[in-house]
Amino acid sequence: MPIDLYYATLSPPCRAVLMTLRQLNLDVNVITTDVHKKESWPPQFLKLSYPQHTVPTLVDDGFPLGESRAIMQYLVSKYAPNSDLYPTHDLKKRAHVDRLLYYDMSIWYAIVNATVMKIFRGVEPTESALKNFKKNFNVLNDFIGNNKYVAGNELTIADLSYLATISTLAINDYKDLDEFPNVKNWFFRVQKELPYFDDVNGKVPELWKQHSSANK
Ligand SMILES: N[C@@H](CCC(=O)N[C@@H](CS)C(=O)NCC(=O)O)C(=O)O
Repeated sequence: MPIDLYYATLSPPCRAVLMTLRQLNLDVNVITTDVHKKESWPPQFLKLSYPQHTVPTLVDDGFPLGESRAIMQYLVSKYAPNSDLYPTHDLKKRAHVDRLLYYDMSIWYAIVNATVMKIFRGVEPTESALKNFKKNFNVLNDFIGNNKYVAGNELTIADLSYLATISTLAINDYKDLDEFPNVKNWFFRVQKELPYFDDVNGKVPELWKQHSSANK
């Protein structure tokens, strides 16, 4: 049975999951879904995505699963259990990857409040949102330090999750990264190592530009 992925291009969690599938060389049936038109969703997808009704939703061998980070952990645990991508056999290494994956949620909300809300809702970021953005990115900058990848010296699913999240900063042509040199270097270096990166994320800057001008 092929793997189905309910997907939206602009959605960072969807792209993180698709990059994981590409990294694992797994065949996937990508089903593009309009998150703004839930009334058009087929009943079968409403059932599969219950109760969150969000993308990404993965269906593997009849098993539906939502939440991008849980999906990524599931895919590597099932299809590449000996891979460094998610070190299932080394509890401490895996816990560190988990820590970074959870911290990515703080980064995501910092980005949403400092940039995305302005594009989608026309809401200028508050001082507290800008302060929080800086605080969270300073922490990520320190997490990366001199490491090659976010969780150490191996590529892990945490890198794929952060790459997708941070690609949202295309909204401001990545100028927000100037203050965080470790994050900036990691972001532009690691994406070049991934042969599928552009295919999955290449349209993001243009899509954000369209949203920005539509909401001016
Ligand atoms: N934490 C979830 C977020 C899922 C999510 O909110 N997806 C958005 C697209 S980025 C969505 O489906 N939004 C539709 C809605 O919430 O109604 C994940 O990582 O999968």
